[in-house]
Amino acid sequence: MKARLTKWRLVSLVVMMTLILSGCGEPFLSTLQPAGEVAQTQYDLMILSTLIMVIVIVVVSIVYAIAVIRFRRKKGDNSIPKQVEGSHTLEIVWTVIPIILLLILAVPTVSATFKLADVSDAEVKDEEGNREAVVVNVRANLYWWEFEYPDHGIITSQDLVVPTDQNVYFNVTASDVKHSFWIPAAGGKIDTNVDNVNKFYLEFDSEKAEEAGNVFYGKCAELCGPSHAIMDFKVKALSQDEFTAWVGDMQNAGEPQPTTDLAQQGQEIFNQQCLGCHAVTAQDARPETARLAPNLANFGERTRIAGFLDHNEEELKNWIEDPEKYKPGNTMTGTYDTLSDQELDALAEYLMGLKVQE
Ligand code: HEC
Ligand SMILES: [Cu+2]
Repeated sequence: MKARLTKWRLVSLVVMMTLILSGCGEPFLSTLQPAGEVAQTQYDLMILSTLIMVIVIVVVSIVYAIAVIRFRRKKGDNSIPKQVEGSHTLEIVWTVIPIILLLILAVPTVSATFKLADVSDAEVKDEEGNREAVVVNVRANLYWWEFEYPDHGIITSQDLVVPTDQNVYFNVTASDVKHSFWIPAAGGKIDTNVDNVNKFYLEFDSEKAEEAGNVFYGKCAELCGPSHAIMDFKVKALSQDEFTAWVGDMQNAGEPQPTTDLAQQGQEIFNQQCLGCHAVTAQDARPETARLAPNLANFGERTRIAGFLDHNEEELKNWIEDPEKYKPGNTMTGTYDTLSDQELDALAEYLMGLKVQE
């Protein structure tokens, strides 16, 4: 009796935990809240296959229950019931039904797979020879993301910026090991490889974006090292007009102009110790092998630091002092704990002032 009670306690605990934990996680970090056409297609396929599986389980369970209950041996009755071995009708029924189910599953899956892999529209040009769609080159690095807009000549990092209600085309690569680019609410995921470019597109719905506060969550979905789990990025989904304005601001920002003495001092320290890896202008002509760190041109407008820390001066100073503590194995190497509090203040003031939008 006692053992049974303990067992039930365990079962109810597991059930409770499942319920509680399923409420965890960031809003819009879920494939179950599709926020665009691609995600919706993938969601519909998931629902279809789950439905088919559930129907099969239910039907088989019912048949099984009937067989067990109705055809169990009754007391005093030793006769052998009618044998159905080799019954043509039955054989056909249980061969044809699975074939039909597989067809129902396969046709939409295969056609959606081909449709979602079709990136030929990325090459459509208008009369002046300009590409109509927005293309982003995604480069994954241990443990940060770079987003280059080849047609606009600008680069940003950690926060991807996209226009809503249209297909955005992605060319994804990695510079060190294999990662995977995943924005659960918008669709995916897709491997980012070192020696080939993978291509796909996503669409971001403007209404869903508004509900989500215009920010979606992205992740690395391929175990890549000790800080894989925090290789996060954000996606700012803007209307076409806002997006165009942002691109213009990024293009016109030029060199940073610190406005306070403290920020100016920060700039000096930065130029000596940090500029070798980090660029502070969105137009960075260096080849990608020389771009060793996130571009910080619009760092002051980011939603996170290093992809996951809260965006404030306190966390920024913590990060600069000891990046290794926050993201083990990351490639911001160097000794920064020799920086004085005053120098850290100066750096923080300078970096938080790096903005491109008015
Ligand atoms: C050896 C190259 C290198 C140097 C030098 C370097 N960094 Fe970094 N930094 C990185 C890399 C790589 C990352 C990305 C780390 C990650 O998220 O995995 C990074 C990330 C950051 C971030 C977060 C960026 C973001 O987009 O959220 C800040 C802020 C930063 N560094 C500031 C500094 C400052 C200030 C200095 C100079 C005191 C400095 N870095 C020197 C390589 C460097
Ligand atoms: Cu990764």
